[in-house]
This record gives sequence, C-alpha cells and structure tokens, in this order.
Amino acid sequence: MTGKELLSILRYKILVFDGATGTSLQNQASNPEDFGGEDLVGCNEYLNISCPSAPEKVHRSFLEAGVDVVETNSFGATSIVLSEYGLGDRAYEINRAAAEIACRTASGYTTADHLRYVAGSMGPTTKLPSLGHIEFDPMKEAYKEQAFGLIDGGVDLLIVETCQDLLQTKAALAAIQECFAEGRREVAVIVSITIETMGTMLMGTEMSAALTTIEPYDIVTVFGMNCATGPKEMEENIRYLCENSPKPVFVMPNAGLPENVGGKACYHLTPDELEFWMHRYVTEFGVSVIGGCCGTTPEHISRLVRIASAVDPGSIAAGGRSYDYTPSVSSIYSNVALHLDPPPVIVGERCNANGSKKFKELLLAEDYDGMVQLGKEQMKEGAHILDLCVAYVGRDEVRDMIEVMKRFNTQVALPLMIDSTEHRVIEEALKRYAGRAIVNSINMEDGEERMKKVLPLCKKYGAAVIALTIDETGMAKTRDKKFDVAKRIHDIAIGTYGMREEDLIYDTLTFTLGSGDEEFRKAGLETIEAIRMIKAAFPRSHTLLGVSNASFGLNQSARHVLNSVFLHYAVEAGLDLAIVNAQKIMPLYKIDERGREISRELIFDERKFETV
Ligand code: THG
Repeated sequence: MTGKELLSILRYKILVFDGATGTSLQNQASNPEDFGGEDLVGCNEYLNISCPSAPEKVHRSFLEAGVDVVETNSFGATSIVLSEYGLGDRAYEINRAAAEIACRTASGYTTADHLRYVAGSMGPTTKLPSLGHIEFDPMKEAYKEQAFGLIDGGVDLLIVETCQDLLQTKAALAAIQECFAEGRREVAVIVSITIETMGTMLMGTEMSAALTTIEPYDIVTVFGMNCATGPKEMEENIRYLCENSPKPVFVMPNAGLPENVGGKACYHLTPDELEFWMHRYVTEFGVSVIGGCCGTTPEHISRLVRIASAVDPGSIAAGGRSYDYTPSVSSIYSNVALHLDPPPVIVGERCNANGSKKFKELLLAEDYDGMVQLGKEQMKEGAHILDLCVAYVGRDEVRDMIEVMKRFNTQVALPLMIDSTEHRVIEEALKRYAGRAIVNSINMEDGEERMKKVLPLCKKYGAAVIALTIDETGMAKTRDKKFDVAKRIHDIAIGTYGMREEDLIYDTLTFTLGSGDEEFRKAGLETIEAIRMIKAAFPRSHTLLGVSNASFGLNQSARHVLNSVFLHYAVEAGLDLAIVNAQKIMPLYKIDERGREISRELIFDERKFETV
C-alpha cells in the first residue's frame, strides 16, 4: 500500500492496529527450545526462525479480534540489537521471516469486505545516536537492512515506532528513502514517537518539536505516539497533534502505566477504560489510526474494533479534522515558528568564526565547550535561533563542524542554522542534528549547481533553506532583479527538488550602507522593497537578512543605531527573520531623533549631506 492509498483508506475508515506483541509472545514461547537455545531466551525476534508458530498465534489472536493491521514481530530485529545475541548477521533473514509469517497469516483472514494489512515494525534499537552511542550512518545501514527484509517479505507499510531520539527516527527515514530510491516497492510509512511520563521523549523532546522535525518528510503519511503510558496520560499531546498535524494522527497506548509486581511489569487498564479514552480521541479529537501497545490483549483490541466500526471518519477524523500547522524549525528539545508575532525571529549571529572574534578564538583553541557557552549566552540575550559557522581558512571545516554539532545538538536548546558554503559540511552537520535545521544557504551563482548539491540534503534530512538572491551575474542589486532571482529559485526548488514554498527563506542581501559608494546608494531601499515583492508573490515563504552587514565600517554605537533602524523598516516590509547580535538591537524609541534621521537617510537614499 502506498502513502496515497493509506490516505484514501483513512477517509472512510478508522484503521485498527493490533495489541501487545512482546508480552503475548511470552505466553506462546516459554522454554529455551522454542527460542533456539539458552542464550537466545528473550530474543523474541528469533522466534520467527526457531518457532514461527508463536508469532503466528499472536497475529491470529488479534486478527480474530477484528483488527485491520497486524505488526510484524520485528521490533528489535535490527543488527544493532540482534548482535547482542550473536545474531547480527541474520537481520535480513529474520525481518523477512517476520514479514512472511504475518503476511501469510493476515491473508488467511482477508475477505472482500475486510482487507487485512501487515505493518513492518521498526523499533528504536538499544542505542541513542544523540548521546553518541552510535553514528548516524551505521544506524541508517542497520535500518536499511531491516526495511529491505520487511519489504521483500511482503509488508504493506512500515512503522518506525517507539521513537526515543529523533536522530534515530531520521536515520530510519533516511534508510527507507534509500530503499525506495534503490527501486524497492514503495510502501506507506508511519512514524510513532514515545512520550515518557515526564511529558517529553526520552531525549527531552517536546511533541511540538517532534512534529516540526518529522512533518517535512514526504514519505511519512501518518504521525503519532505509542507506548510509555496509558491513554489518559496522552490526552494533551493527542490534542496538540490533532490541532496541529497536517498528517493523520496515530495513537497506540499501553494498558495503563506499568506497575512493578515482583520484578515484572503489570498493566491494569481494563478494556472498558481503553474504550472510553480511545472513543473520545477518535470522535472528539479526530484520531485516525488506533491500536494497543504493551499489555493490551485481544479483549482490549476488540473494543477498538467496535469503536472503529461505529464511526464515520468523513464526519470527524481524517476527512473532517481541521488543523493549523505553523511552519517551524526545531532543536532536539523545542520548536520555533519561522514567523513570530511580533516579528522578527531573532537569529543570533555570534556563533560565527567570521563574525565574532570570540567565537573564532574559541575555535582556534578548539575550546568546543566554550563555543557551546557562547551559544547558550545568545539564548539568554534573546536569540530564537542560532547561526552556526565554523569555516576558517586553514582549518578542517568538516571536522570542526562534527565536533561542534555533536555538542550543540544536545547542549543548546535553540534550533540551528547551518552556515557553510561546503555541501559536505552541511551534510555532516545535518546527520548529527536531531531537530529541524535551516541550511544557510543556496544561490544561483553557478546556475543550478549549488541547488543540485544542497536541496537533496534538505529533503533527506527535512531541513528548511535560505536562498540568496545571487545569480550568474552576481549579487542582485535592484528590487526587480532580486525578485527575478527569487522567482527562479522558487520555481526550481519546488518544481525540480520537491521543496515546499514554506521551506524557503529568501535573503534579499544586505549591503554596507555607510560606505558612501555611489553604486550602493539605493541598496537599503531595494533590499527592503524586494522583501515586500517576494512576500506578496509567495505568501507562504519566509524572508531573512543578515542585518549587521548594513553597518560595516561605522563606529560601534553608530552600528547599533543603523542596524536597529534598518531592521525596523525591513520588518515593516515583511521581514520574518533577522541575523543580528540580539543584545545590541534597540527599539526605535530608544534611539534619538537625529540617529533615526541619519539612518533613514542612509537606508532610503534621502541623504541631505555627504558621509565619508
Ligand atoms: N545572510 C545570510 N547569512 C549570513 C549573512 C547574510 N551569515 C553571516 C552574516 N551575513 C551575518 N552574520 C554576521 C555576524 C557578525 C557580524 C556581521 C554579520 C559583525 N561582526 C563584528 C564585525 O565584524 O565587526 C564583530 C563582532 C565581534 O567580534 O564580536 O558585524 O547576510 N544568509
């Protein structure tokens, strides 16, 4: 089933997934022979080989209960987990067997008026890439092998589930994208994250940040949450998803919070209670796909089947739910909208080896922790996002970016803008960033060359991107030329590379205003007017300026005044984001009349006297 097919099913039907696999399996297989030996006891995934009747019985029990979808017994079947049992080299075979068992069993229950589907389960493994337990590439390769096995074994869709670290999720999604690109059958993909009892993912991620990070992935059709808690504890996050997610919502709770009874997790939520909450989430909130996680039995799941059969999604859920998604970026912890009211979104400029003496010195001393401190300082100064640039002549930018990004990912709570002209640096950064980044930047200096290298990376890792209005003839100086370049980039980025209007952030270029150079007399005005034109033509797109460039060459206090006034008028014209020194921006009322007047003359070329 493709993503499109899944979406069309959800227009007329609430889909019901099965219940707990792990706990149910333990009831089917209990002696070492079933598991294939003492050493393998507890490796549920090996039962697909050693005792296929065990997973088959579990699937049957849920199919009898009336579910639409059964999950393969492959939750821990990546080589990463299997190698803990000495089975690392058998991952493909085990996943394929898991898929074949589930597909064979499900097809026995399929009838003309009740199709049954199989979802290939891809769990979180036992390693957290954001904590450095494993690198992105080996994790992606392990997921890829799993996806190959599941797709070759016949699954209808894939579910990347029980996600704890968004970098895990991104590795799994990159793996699945590569499978499809290499010609494997394209199937629908569901992503389901786990929100712990403390209210975030294990890595500290809020639901809003997770949605922001996963939303840009075209291959993901449905997004939601499973495990960790019962349905009651999920209420606020489900409400958030139903009000904000452009993708249909998936919910698969445990049978309540686990209680430790003699060293074993026991789940006490009754089928009545599960039915009460899930009915509410489907009919009042608009959840589209439901199922049960740990501790849910066929008795629980038959109640979900009852809910689904009594509900018409066209009136309330997938078809009828209204939501309001705000284009955003995110760190591993939280998200920031690309447009704030009041504007602008403030992008801290100081983590830039070419824009801050202090940051440069920290980089040269390889004081990576000091660099993190400078990032944190900017957060206190009022920045919402940080521009990060470690390019420095004579140094290895890839290596520096890797060292810096490993730390910034978990130690700085603000979303990052990856500022580099090297696509290799950009990719190494994106691979180590759990949130949704902004790539700074693309342009048309060499025609489509740079877009060709950078935009596929933005798609692969779900990033937004800044587009500078520069083409083969150089930096655009007039409003019309700036607009023309923006339009060209818009058409190619969307038409050829599959970006969306809201993923693009146009930079109409900030020239130095105080130079007295004739050629740049109208530079400020043209930059500001181009913002107005772009926002009018592409209302879902965003705009940005590196404001401090405007005042190069002036003394410090004049710089702060000119930057602040320039920012004021750019915002008035529709500017969404500004790269600035957050601490040095003043509201207009704090600037004396003469300072405002001289700034305006420079910006709008109204000068009544000559500057030097
Ligand atoms: N557009 C986009 N990205 C950009 C820019 C842009 N990135 C870099 C730059 N321009 C924006 N960032 C800065 C950062 C610092 C300064 C100017 C722009 C700056 N720094 C002081 C100086 O050089 O005098 C030094 C401050 C210090 O040492 O602490 O002015 O336009 N997309």
